Amino acid sequence: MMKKYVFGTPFETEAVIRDIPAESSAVPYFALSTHNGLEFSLELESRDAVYGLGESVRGINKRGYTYSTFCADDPNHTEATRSLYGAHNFIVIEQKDRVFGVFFDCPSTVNFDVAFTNADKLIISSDNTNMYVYIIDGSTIYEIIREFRNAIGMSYIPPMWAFGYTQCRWSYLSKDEIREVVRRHRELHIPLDAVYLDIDYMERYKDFTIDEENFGDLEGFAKEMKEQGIRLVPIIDAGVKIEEGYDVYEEGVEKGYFCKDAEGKPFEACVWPGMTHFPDFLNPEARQWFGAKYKILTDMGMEGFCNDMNAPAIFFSQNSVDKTAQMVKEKAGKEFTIDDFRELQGYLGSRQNCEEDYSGFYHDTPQGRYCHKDVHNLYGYNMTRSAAEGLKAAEPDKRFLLFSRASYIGMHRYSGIWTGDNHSWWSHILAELKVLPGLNMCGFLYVGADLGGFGCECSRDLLLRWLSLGIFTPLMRNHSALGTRYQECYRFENPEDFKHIINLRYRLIPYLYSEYMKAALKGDMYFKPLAFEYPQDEVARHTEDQLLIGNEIMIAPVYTQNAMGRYVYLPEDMTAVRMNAGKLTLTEMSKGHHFVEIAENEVVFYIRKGKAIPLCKSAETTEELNTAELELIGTGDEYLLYTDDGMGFDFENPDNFRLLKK
Ligand code: MIG
Repeated sequence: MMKKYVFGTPFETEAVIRDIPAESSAVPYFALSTHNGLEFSLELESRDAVYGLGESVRGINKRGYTYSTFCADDPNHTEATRSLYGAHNFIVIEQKDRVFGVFFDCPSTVNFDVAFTNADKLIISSDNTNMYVYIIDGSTIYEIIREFRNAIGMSYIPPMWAFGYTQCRWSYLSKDEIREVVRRHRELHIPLDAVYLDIDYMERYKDFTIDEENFGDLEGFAKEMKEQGIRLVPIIDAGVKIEEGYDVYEEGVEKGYFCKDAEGKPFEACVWPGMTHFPDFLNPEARQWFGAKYKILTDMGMEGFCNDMNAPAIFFSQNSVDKTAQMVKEKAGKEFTIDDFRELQGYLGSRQNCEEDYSGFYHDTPQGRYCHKDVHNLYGYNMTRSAAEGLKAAEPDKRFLLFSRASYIGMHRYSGIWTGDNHSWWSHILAELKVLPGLNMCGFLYVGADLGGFGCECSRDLLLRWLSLGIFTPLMRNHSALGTRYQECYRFENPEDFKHIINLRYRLIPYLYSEYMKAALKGDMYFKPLAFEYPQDEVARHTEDQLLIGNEIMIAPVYTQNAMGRYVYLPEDMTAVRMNAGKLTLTEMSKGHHFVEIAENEVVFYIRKGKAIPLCKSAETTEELNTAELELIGTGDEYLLYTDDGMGFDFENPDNFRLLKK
């Protein structure tokens, strides 16, 4: 049962698409205070757990910290970070005698103090007094999640090729550089399905333009790549460069499609292209206009897109520049003190993505004019909706790969997300593992992190270990930042070690795709915490460094350096599958604690008792996979396989399911 409670006059975010009548009674379970905005509080007992919050740091159980949901442009993902790129206000609270879900549908900041300020109190608060609160009751965590997911609509389904291994870099600077990346993968037989074009493919970072010098005849290049089984996926940034003669800029100004400042002029701020305007994605006409532009690139053969900087990110505004100039002028000719230095440094340091700028522009929505800060969390969502709708209009029968950095619940219907600018740190392998189930709870199924880490320098062992997790994430992308060590697999010694791990991914695709589709069609989880599957097992409930993948597999990846292997907890008897140099060996293991040795170039995963999974032979692209010839492994003797054409929309066809028997 999902019930809806109304506070003030909420903005219709369209996160929930099922029609739910509003209750007239008070929100159950929570004590409400309206002293300072809205505050909902609940006493927690020591065994109670709080799950959810989608893209956020720390544990699967969110207990013990305080989070804020404000779509951020922040590359520092540490334990102290309160907001990442997504604003996902859904939690499930597991208490002694009940379990229930809550969704705070509010487009500005909501704070979740999860037994942090008070060790036994959950306090959810917001300055915004206009929101919907949904309470979802059910008898199990899965039932609550399914109910919520059905109310927010079916998750995005990517084309089948988007389950392949993909390579990115900020940036490959020319077609030749990309040719070399592809050539090296093919030469070493490391599978590869796509290469991304980061911002340098554009002419001076102008959306929907091409840098003619290094990426001229992109259409011809896309064909050339396609012949080698490679798709191209460009990035699109939110800000549109202010430049006379640039059609996107000129049309946007003429039609009034950019966000406006208090005086009604298009709001200006600096991002990669220099000074830009932000399309008003909350205005349906502007959304349609921008979305239609993606056709410029699909006509050239692009088959996917990655939407970036859509919090939106703001480096600085004219306002910040003027104020800085003023401060410098005031100091001129006088002795420059340490305090002056700190003041200037502090001021400049606080200007990126600052509240003053977010308060300084407006959206013209069908629900009226809104200050950006009050609807901030909907911006990336609606940029991506714009893209998805544009792509649908351009080629209605084709699935495109689409994923975004900023997000809000509702966007999961249109695309996936990647978890942004992580680092080449061991702790970020574990951080990825822990964030995945929360994303699934909020509808985001097509997800993954930058494998090998985006910032900092990646080492060979880090990449090997990270890929051993990455082979199970729907989005499997190796990506790294400007100025860091190159981390394509072939840059390291013994590239065949990488090949074997990625081959295993391709062998698992029939399983991974089936489990993805089952989760999407029913509103279930693809990444499941042990706590959800074995709620009666206290050890499983507290194991946060292992996950179930779909219904059959458990993973326990290595996430520390120079490790021989790791401790693994088996909540039931399982079959360990060990991949060594491309060969698989199966060992029966019993319920309980084990130390499992896993060399850097090995992968070990587990099949649950009485279950079986299908494997195909590996191939260098998803298109070459022979999914007709499958082998079943595990102690079970059947598996329910899902297949479709991998690019159309005939998901609900019952013929897509086939029971495989040993
Ligand atoms: O300010 O386009 O998260 O994946 O490579 C950095 C350059 C902008 C951030 C994205 C990252 C991308 C990078 N972008």
